[in-house]
Amino acid sequence: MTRVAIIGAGPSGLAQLRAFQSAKEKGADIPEIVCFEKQSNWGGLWNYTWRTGLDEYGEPVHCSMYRYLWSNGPKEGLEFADYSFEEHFGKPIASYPPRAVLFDYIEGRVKKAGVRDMIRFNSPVRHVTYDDEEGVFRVTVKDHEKDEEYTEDFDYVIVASGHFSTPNVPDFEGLDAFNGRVLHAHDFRDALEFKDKDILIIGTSYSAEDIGSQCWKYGCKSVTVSHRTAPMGYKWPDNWEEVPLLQKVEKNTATFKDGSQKHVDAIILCTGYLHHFPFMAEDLKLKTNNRLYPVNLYNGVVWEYNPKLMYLGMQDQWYTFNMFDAQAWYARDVVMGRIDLPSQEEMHADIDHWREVEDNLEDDYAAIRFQGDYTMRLMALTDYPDFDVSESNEAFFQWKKHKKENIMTFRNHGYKSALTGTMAPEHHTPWKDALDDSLESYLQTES
Ligand code: FAD
Ligand code: NA7
Repeated sequence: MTRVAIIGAGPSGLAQLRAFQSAKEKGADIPEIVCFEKQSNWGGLWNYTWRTGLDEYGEPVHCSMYRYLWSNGPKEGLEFADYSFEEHFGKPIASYPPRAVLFDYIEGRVKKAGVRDMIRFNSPVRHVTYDDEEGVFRVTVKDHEKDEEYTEDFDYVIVASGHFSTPNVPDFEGLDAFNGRVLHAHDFRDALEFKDKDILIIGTSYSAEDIGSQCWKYGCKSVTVSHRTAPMGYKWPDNWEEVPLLQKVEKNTATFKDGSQKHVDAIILCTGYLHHFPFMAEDLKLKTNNRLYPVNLYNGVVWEYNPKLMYLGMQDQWYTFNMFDAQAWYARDVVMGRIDLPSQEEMHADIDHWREVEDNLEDDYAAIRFQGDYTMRLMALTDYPDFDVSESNEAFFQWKKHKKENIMTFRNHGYKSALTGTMAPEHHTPWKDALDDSLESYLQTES
């Protein structure tokens, strides 16, 4: 029997399990599936932990999420096409759910599908090689519960291990003698740690914007954001400023490229993450920066040099859960022989084509359309339920507009579901005042 290894049980790996289970539900014979998950539970980054550094087994902590995290984009952009928010929660909910609410939603679908017994938890994959002669992958895994390592053969390997967990950590002059805390976004957990502090953030993307906003919401004294390329340019609150790149730190004084200086108590490096696959043999390892069309992946999924190897969710992400689904359904159909792949040369040329299109995208709106179209193309190849991607694009466009209007109130808006057509209700409390972001509080209909 064909054997398929899935590495990781985050949203991408779970999408893969659900894809196979849905084929089985419709009467297909599916291969034997084994999903290896290094943590003790599913959910990937959404499986929150207070831990930083190493976990209870000495493994690098996967979680990069923080305590008061709310969705940074509208939920209408990520809704599973086979499992709406309304189906899960039994009523319409607001558009920017906190982490716990999204975890509940992710979990709801896979609980319903009954796929948990396909997952081996506490099982980090240590090594994957390909045996050319036998035409199989050798997958070596550590079983932390038994404290044993073992190797099994698989016909296909699907890597769904995420790429926002290994921090990219630049150095700056004087950090070694800085009189305060220096941390990467990966290790940020509780914004209250920075209450009444002057914080310096390096970077201008999602982590910078959101960690700064969190610290502002929970009472830091000031936020200074230092950019390498360009400032974010939102209308920030009075105690927030954007400055050029940090040049050096002396005691608690930060000096920036334009010579300006600022007293800072803590420095948070929001400098992004590395695609990091230490467990993959060199010839199978994806080596890419964070972009919409990574190198070597046909249709963003199939490893062009060995199409029995696939990667899910490796793109920079506007679309998330529904894009992972489209990829997982596609990967399933490649494995099950329902989709034929072209020659390696053709795959390569196709990848080059889309990378060139990406390189010429004008702005974020074009990038959103690009990823929406990509998701749509994949969906059209399988029986993943159709949804109106242009409605989801529209939710993203509105989101961008609302951020531009007011970066501290964009989460108070609601958007229309592409699945149900329902307009999301406003949340009962504006984001900046909602200090209790538990699932119970968020789902209340009254404040
Ligand atoms: P992950 O969620 O990273 O899951 C990968 C899984 O693989 C993990 O469970 C991990 O333990 C496991 N794994 C890793 N290595 C191994 C190994 N060697 N062996 C076995 N298992 C392994 N997206 C949104 O849609 N909305 C948001 O608001 C949002 N906020 C975000 C905030 C932060 C701070 C970050 C970092 C990301 C955010 N994202 C958000 C994007 C996020 O990437 C996706 O939502 C999603 O979690 C990606 O799913 P994934 O399964 O591809 O990867
Ligand atoms: P991103 O989106 O990859 O952004 C990384 C940021 O870090 C970006 O602004 C970079 O600036 C900046 N960067 C990277 N290296 C440096 C150095 N050496 N010096 C200064 N600035 C640097 O990562 P995020 O963590 O924000 O977001 C990742 C995911 O987490 C995202 O999908 C969200 O959903 C949550 P640049 O513009 O390249 O100059």
